[in-house]
Amino acid sequence: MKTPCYDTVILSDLHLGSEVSRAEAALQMLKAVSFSRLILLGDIFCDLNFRRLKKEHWQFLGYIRKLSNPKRGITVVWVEGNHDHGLSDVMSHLVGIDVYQQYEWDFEGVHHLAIHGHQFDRFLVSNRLLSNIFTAFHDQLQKVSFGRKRIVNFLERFDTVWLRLSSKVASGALGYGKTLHAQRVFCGHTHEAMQVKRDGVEYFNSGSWTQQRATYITIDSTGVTIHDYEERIDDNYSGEERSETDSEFAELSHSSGLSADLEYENIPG
Ligand SMILES: [Mn+2]
Repeated sequence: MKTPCYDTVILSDLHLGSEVSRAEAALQMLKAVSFSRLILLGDIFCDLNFRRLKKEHWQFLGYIRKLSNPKRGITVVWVEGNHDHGLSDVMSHLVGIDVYQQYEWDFEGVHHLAIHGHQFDRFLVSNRLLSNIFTAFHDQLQKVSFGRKRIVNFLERFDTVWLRLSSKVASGALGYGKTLHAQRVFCGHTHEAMQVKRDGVEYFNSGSWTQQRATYITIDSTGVTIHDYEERIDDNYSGEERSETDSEFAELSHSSGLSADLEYENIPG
């Protein structure tokens, strides 16, 4: 059963190409909800090395391309993050959707702004090299620790408190939103879902899909909701849908000139 139709669904920080990307879960979530607008709020890729993409990662991209088919009447928006910076040309070619630095829209008389959020991360802006080293170290540690609860918990704290500075991003985004007369501002980047209100402007963070807690945002006439993704045992995942997604995947990886098999070849770089 699909949910009632939301105006907008927002997800961010899926980090396709990373070992910890929960692409399969994100795909299941998208299939279970209905919406007239989808905002991919940055860092959907962990970098632009498509050889790291696994089959589930291509399937997610294939489904995005399918959703963006004009016949479906769904607006699909890709907002660039710091990890998928410079992606515009590739994405419009590969998936057929437009890439934005920031995206504004109106719903029921309320002005909305979606921006990835790294723009308000002063540490990242002024220490790009150090930040890259931290991130690489962090990804490596996350990879070896997958499933080991204590390290995972430590990493999640490190991620949000030390590395991404949730409250600074929130504060920067709220200030920026105000200059654009937005009443609601949405960011990703920090990997920590949250909401806060200041001077009549609401801020929401969509969290991430790389940790135990995976979150997404929905907007409809009842307001804005942050959801925790819960894996469903009986998920109505029909065989027909599965093979459809598989052929989408084959087509997409073919049209990109890449193959999923490449991930098994040890090509440096
Ligand atoms: Mn980011």
